[in-house]
Amino acid sequence: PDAAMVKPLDPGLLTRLDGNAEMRWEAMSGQGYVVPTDRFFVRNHTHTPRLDRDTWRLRLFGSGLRGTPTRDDPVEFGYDDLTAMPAEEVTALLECAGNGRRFFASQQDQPTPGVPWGLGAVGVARWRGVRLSTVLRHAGLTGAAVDVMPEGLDPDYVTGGVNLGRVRRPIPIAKALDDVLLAYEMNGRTLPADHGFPVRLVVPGWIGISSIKWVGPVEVSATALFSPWNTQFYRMFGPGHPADGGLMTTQVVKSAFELPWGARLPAGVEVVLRGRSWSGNGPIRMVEICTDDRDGWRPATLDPHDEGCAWRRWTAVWRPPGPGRWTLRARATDVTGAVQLEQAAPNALGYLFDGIVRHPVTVA
Ligand code: MTE
Ligand code: MO
Repeated sequence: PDAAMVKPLDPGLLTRLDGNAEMRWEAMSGQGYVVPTDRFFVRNHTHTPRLDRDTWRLRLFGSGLRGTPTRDDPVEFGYDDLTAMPAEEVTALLECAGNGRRFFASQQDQPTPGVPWGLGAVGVARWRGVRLSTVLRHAGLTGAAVDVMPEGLDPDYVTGGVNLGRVRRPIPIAKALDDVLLAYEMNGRTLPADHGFPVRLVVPGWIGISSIKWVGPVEVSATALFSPWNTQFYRMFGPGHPADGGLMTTQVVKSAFELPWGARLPAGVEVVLRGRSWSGNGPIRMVEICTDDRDGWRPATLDPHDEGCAWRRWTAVWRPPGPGRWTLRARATDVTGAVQLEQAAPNALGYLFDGIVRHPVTVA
C-alpha cells in the first residue's frame, strides 16, 4: 500500500486502506498504560508533511478575536512562543470515529465506505503542550466567539475529483476553552511527524478528526463555522438519523481483548484474558465477559490504576471447557450508564461502532 506515514511500520501496527495503520491489540498484551509512539495508530487523509519548526507559525484570525484580524494578517505565534507559555501534560485517549467499522459488516447488508478498521484505531499517550484557551486569550478572544476551526498544513484533500481544501473541523467555543491542548510532545518526546509535528490539537473524548494535526491557521468566529468534515463526513447518516445527519462530538464505549484475532490458546489450563475498555463520555464503571452463552455474563476485574477519561485495563480468568473454537465477548458500561449492545446503531458511513465484538479463539 502507498505509505501515508513516514515512520517505519512497527510489528505492532497493521496497515489498512491507503497506508493508514492501526495498532495490533496483541501488541499491548500486558503492556503499560500508554501506547508506545512507534505503534500508535496513524490516520491521514493524504500523507504526512515535513514541516520546519523555525518557520512554522500558528495563525489566528476571525470575528471572534479583538479587531477581527484577517487570514492574511493574523495574530501569530511561533514554536518558541508556545513552549514559553505555561505547559500542561495530560494522559488522553485518541480514537478514530471509524474505529471498529469492519464489525458493521456482520450486522448490516451493505458495506460501509472508509478505512475498514478493526479495533486498533485508538491509543492513549501522554501529551504535553499549552492549553488552547491560553493561546486564544493571548490572541484577543472576545465573548462573541462561538466556533474555533483549526486547519492542517497537510496537502489538500481531493476526493471524487473534488478538492475539499485542507483538513479542518470546527470546535464549539465551550469545548475549545475546556480541556483542549495544543500539543508539541507525545510520550515525553518531540511530537513525531506522523502525529502532527510541530503542533497538533488534542481534544479529549471527542472523535479523532477534532484533533487536527500539523495545525497552522485557526479561525475564531462569532458565527457558526462549517467544513466538509462537519457537513459531508463525520455525521450520522441513514435510517434513524436526522435527514441532514446527526452531528458527532464524543466517542462511544468500546472494549478489546489484548489477543490476536483467532488466537490459539492452550487446552486444559486456566488462562488470564486481558483487555481494555474506554468511552468518550468518561470513566469506565464496569466490564463484563462472556465466554460461553450457557454461562452468561460475569464481571471482569478492573485494574485499580485508572486515569480518568483514558482507558481502563481489566482481566478475567477463563478455563476453556475443551478444545475447539470459542467466542469471547466483553462489554463495558461507562460513567453515564452507556453500555455496549449486541448491535451498534447502524449509519451509512460506519462511525461510532459501540457493539459487542465477537472475538474468535481456538483452543487446542
Ligand atoms: N489532521 C490533519 N491535518 N489531517 C488528517 O488527515 N486525521 C484526523 C486527525 N487529525 C487528520 C488530522 C483523524 S481522522 C484522526 S482519527 C486523527 O488525526 C489520527 O491521529 P493520529 O494519526 O496521530 O493517530
Ligand atoms: Mo479519524
